[in-house]
Amino acid sequence: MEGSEAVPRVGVVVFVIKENTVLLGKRRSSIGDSTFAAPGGHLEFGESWEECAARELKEETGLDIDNIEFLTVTNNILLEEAKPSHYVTIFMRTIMADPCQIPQTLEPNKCDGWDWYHWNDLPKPLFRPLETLVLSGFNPFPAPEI
Ligand code: 8DG
Ligand code: MG
Ligand code: MG
Repeated sequence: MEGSEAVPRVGVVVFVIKENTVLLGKRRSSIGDSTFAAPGGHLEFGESWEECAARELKEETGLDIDNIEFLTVTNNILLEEAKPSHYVTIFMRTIMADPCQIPQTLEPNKCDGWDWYHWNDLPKPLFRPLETLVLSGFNPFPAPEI
């Protein structure tokens, strides 16, 4: 449930990694409409970041995950959006419990559909917080073992 006061909110976003691709979908929202973003949502009272990421992913895609880890956090002041917003965004990484599982579009009013994208061939336009992260040089893939 989203409140209406102008306060910073906590968003938890999850990069689902499948081989060398990541899951993104085109948003339907008053924040970042028609831009590509990862699954995620608002941290609920009493929830860990891991619980939130797993819950949002399940609600939005039906996917079950195997392990989940914290990647990074960014501060996103989104005053140009239809709904001016400020998010502290927690980025997590996970893999699917069953690599053959197909993501479903379970909230079609919020996302046009999910697909897998290579990090060096991401769809455009990206949701601003994601674009900022990419432009900073960040990448969510595990470092190769030496
Ligand atoms: P909920 O009611 O299910 O909790 O919320 P939601 O409708 O799923 O929220 P959301 O907009 O998908 O995610 C919450 C916020 O997280 C979003 O408004 C801004 C922030 N956020 C980012 N980057 C990303 C991203 O890549 N994906 C998603 N889903 N949210 C992001 O800063
Ligand atoms: Mg959600
Ligand atoms: Mg969402």
